[in-house]
Amino acid sequence: RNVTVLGVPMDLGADRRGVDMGPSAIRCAGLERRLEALGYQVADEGDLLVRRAKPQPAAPETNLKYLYEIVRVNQELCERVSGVAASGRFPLVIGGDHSIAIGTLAGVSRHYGSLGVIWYDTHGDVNTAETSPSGNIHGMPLAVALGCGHPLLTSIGSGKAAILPENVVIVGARSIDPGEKLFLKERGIRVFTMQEIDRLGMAAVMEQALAIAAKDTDGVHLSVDLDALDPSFAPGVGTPVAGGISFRESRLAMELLSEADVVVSAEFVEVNPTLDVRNSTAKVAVELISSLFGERIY
Ligand code: DIR
Ligand code: MN
Ligand code: MN
Ligand code: MN
Repeated sequence: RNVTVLGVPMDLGADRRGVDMGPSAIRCAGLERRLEALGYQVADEGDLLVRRAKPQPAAPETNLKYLYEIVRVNQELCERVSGVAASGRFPLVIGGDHSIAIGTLAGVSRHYGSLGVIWYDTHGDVNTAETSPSGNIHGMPLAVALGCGHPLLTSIGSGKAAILPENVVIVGARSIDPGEKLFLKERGIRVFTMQEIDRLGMAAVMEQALAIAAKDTDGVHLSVDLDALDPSFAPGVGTPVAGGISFRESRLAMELLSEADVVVSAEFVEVNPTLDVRNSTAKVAVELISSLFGERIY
């Protein structure tokens, strides 16, 4: 029952300033206190250094924005997360934009023969340089974890694909780019769209998601992009899309994950305080983290 918190004030992957303040906002919302109240021993190791890159066009030979600094930070994050997992503690990474999932997944997957992934997001985040409409690396981390993307990104960590497509699920999808649809279909990755959440209900969706992510794996990584929630509950995100998951559904999802007792690492990303309303999105993140770690209403 030991948790290590790593903050990554990364805003280079989303091309929208302010998400670098996410870790601070989540701490302000009471993260450590809430986890300690649940009986965890919490070690907050502070923030990794992200160098302020000048706005720059993509590196000359690629359309990937801020590639080199994003690679450097994710290499460091990979080593840090790997060290946390090696010491038997639970790595909890707070962002920062979603490009940091590259380092988290590279670091965690070193310690598991096979790792399932639940990607709780509006977006698929499986773009590559060829398919990306934006050149923003936060739209690419799941592809990188599956071994696809710029070699500087896919070689972080061991260089082997961190996860298998049959153990990956996306929950909350409502904005998938054309190239991403092809990528996901070719690999048979299960995508739970908003329509399925509406039709089946969150409980059934999470039951199926868990069955996929936990099937023959040694653990499950949970990656929560706060933009999965409806903007009415999580306004402080860089790319809000209407018609999202409610706060109640999200809390239920976290409670079901907690009961399943298979999650070995997690990250909560894309909280942007400059777009938020009285830190409400960071507060939602802390509520969801508390539920994931076993807090119960009664
Ligand atoms: C879009 C947006 N699919 C892209 N992605 C976002 O730029 O690749 N991911 N917002 O969180
Ligand atoms: Mn997203
Ligand atoms: Mn994102
Ligand atoms: Mn995302």
